[in-house]
Amino acid sequence: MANAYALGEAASRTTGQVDALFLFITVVSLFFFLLVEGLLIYFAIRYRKRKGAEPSETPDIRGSLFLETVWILIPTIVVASFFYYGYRVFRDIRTPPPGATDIHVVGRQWLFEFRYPDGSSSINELRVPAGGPLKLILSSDDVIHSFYIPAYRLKQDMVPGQYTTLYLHPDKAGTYYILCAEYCGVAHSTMRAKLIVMEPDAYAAWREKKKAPAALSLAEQGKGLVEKSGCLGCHALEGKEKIGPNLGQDFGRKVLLEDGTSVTANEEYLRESILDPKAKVVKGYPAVMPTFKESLSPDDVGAIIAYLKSLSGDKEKDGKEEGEKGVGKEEREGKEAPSAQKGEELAETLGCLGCHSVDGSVRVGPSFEGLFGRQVEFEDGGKATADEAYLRESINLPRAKVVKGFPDVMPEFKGKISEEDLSAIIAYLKTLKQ
Ligand code: HEC
Ligand code: HEC
Ligand SMILES: [Cu+2]
Repeated sequence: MANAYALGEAASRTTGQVDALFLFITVVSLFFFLLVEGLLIYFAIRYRKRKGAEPSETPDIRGSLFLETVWILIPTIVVASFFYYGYRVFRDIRTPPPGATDIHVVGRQWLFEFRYPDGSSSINELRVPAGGPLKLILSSDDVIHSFYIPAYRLKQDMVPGQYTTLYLHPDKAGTYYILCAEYCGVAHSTMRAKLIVMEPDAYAAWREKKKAPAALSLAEQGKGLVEKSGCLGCHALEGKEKIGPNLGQDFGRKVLLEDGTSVTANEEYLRESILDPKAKVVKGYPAVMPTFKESLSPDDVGAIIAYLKSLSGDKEKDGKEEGEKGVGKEEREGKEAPSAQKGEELAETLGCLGCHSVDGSVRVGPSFEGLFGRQVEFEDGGKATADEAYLRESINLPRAKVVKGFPDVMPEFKGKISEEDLSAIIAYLKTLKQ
């Protein structure tokens, strides 16, 4: 979280690039500010009207070609250099680095969810090894959010119904804030995540200790969806074409469209082709593809795109093999008893404490203080005692029973947190007596 100037630390190469650019603009602007203001003050004193001086006529000066040329040329060069330098940095930050690992990031009121190539996911915590570049594919489930990493000097909007991308170079191990920088509702200020960059060794060790990764990698999930959704009725993967173009073609190629324009086959184009196929019709094909808006969730579309990219062959599936090797080890550890301390950490990292206080005060949701064993009233008039089963349901499927007087805004955690994590959180909630 350090300020780069204060600590001389560069969390990422983008930090140094953006800081140097701002420093350049600031220093040049400051130089001209002091020059102009200094001369202004000097002339005001030097040529002031003196007491007792004879009134004299102002000299009649009719312009100077030399001076005019100078004061047009110098500012033009200065401003053009700002533009050129800014453009160079912008281009460098936006150019896809080769071999980047894809991570899907979904913004939701009020948390960030990360989905990794191996099929696992996490909430409010992006944990990555130092070194290799990352490609973040950003989207939103509800309103516009903005993905902001101050220590990297990077910010990008997350827009519903569209993919945007951001490239990260996690050069230096450390923990950095990820903030939402777009006002997105009552709990906007609590929409925060952590970017944890670990040394590659520590990261590999952490992965080994982690719970078993999802049974299927993201691309494998996508393969299942493509088979199940009837895409293969109209699309072959390669070889002889069916009604639509083959799906196994190179990612990133140029696609010619019916209207004569062309487009690069990137993630956003694939997303649109699946959800709104009529928006861009491939040249030489009939516009008969149905939309899959209703039948595929945003997560499904992300998985299908991961699969289509894997078909195009050039993606290394690195993270995955490492993840699978770890599975055997975890079995041996067995189940630990749910620990309240672990539950407290989870409540912090998962963003529960953004909406729930532990001191009786009301934030977005009811306070956790004294919750266990309390009588709870629901919007629909029903009542229940807050026992373990109730807490479990409230966290997994909050929509099932909405507490009276509160908005129905709590996200579902079903499938997002493991059974052990859930037990740990409940153990923690039980310790919060009044
Ligand atoms: C009824 C037949 C049909 C079905 C079912 C169908 N498609 Fe298509 N698809 C087409 C046709 C025809 C085109 C080319 C015309 C166009 O762009 O709309 C196309 C275009 C595409 C493109 C753009 C291809 C390119 O080369 O630019 C993608 C990606 C795609 N489909 C993916 C899918 C996926 C994924 C599914 C299943 C979820 C699917 N399609 C189901 C007929 C179909
Ligand atoms: C976006 C804000 C938000 C987040 C994040 C959130 N909650 Fe909630 N939670 C609420 C609201 C609002 C309610 C009351 C309405 C309802 O029952 O759905 C609630 C209700 C609950 C209840 C029932 C409380 C009662 O008094 O009966 C429990 C238990 C709970 N949340 C636990 C959690 C846990 C654990 C987490 C983190 C894993 C979490 N919540 C994350 C907003 C949130
Ligand atoms: Cu937000």
